[in-house]
Amino acid sequence: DQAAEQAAFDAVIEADSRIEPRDWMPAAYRKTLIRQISQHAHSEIIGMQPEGNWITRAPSLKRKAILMAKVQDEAGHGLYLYSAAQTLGITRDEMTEQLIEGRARYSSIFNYPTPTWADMGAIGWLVDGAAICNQVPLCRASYGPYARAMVRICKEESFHQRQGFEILLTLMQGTEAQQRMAQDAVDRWYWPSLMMFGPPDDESPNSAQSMAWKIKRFSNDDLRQRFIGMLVPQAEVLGVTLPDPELRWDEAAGRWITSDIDWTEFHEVLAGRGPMNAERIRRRREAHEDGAWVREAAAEYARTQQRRREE
Ligand code: FAQ
Repeated sequence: DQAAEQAAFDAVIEADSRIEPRDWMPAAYRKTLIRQISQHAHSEIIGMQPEGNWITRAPSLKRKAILMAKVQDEAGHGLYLYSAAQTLGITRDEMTEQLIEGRARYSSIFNYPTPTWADMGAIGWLVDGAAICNQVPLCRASYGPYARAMVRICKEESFHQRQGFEILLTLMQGTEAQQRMAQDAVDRWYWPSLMMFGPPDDESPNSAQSMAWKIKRFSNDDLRQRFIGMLVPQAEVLGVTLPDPELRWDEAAGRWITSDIDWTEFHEVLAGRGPMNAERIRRRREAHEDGAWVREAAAEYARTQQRRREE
């Protein structure tokens, strides 16, 4: 009965064990996982676009090969995550529909443009850096398929972060114009990367329940603090300035003091009014439509194979 199933579920969570697809789970737990995992999958897929923009213009063959591999990794991450979401009873088609009709969320960060090569460095350093901070704890999320997908994704993200750091380091050791380009990219990506962690804790409606279910292990603000702590010494090595004059460590409080984050900008982006929202969805819809013949051919091939087996 329901009470016994709920008790069994609670015991698994309490013991830090894993819930698996065939286990009983509360409807709200299933719903929240579908929400978070599908948003995460969409982010990986939409996240291919800002960098895809530079594949044909990478400054050397080596840089091009690395960037192509990174963007391919993102497609792979999207696929593991869609598969993890499917174990909860939503189909890939439903998720795709939600995305291309503009009904699904994906990370705010991918709604900003990538006008220069240095943006590839800043995305790797800051965006993948933030992704790692947020995702390492998700390797211990209570839902098995999500946690296991995260393990491999995090390994690849840490390679991505280092390649971004190395792009910025190379630019910072270059000409003055290259140094300015690197600093400009850091100036543009810094604040949006802090917003990736989500709204402040007292305005985060999902956090308390997700932490009780051990999907999230740390709050949005705690992870944001940890990220800043990671960036400060790395910025020093790079020789770039983080664009926040107020930024300092408060020894007594044991935390970083920052200027106020512009949450109006965050909410505008979430409402679909960021600089690149419309373009990202338009491009995704177009790619989906252009791929229709591949899906039809694959389905027809599967039907033919099935018929041959039955003959
Ligand atoms: N953007 O109550 P909370 C990557 C929404 S990394 C857009 O705090 P929650 C790698 C939130 O969904 C990026 N929406 O929510 C890569 C909720 O809306 P809803 C992807 C945001 O879930 C690198 C509402 O605000 N990573 O792709 C954002 O407890 C380079 C209230 O917020 C993940 O998805 C935002 N930044 O905490 C790829 C990680 N923040 O659904 C290519 C997994 C919040 O109620 C290139 N996700 N919202 O309508 C998570 O850890 C969590 O979902 C949070 C949000 C922390 C993002």
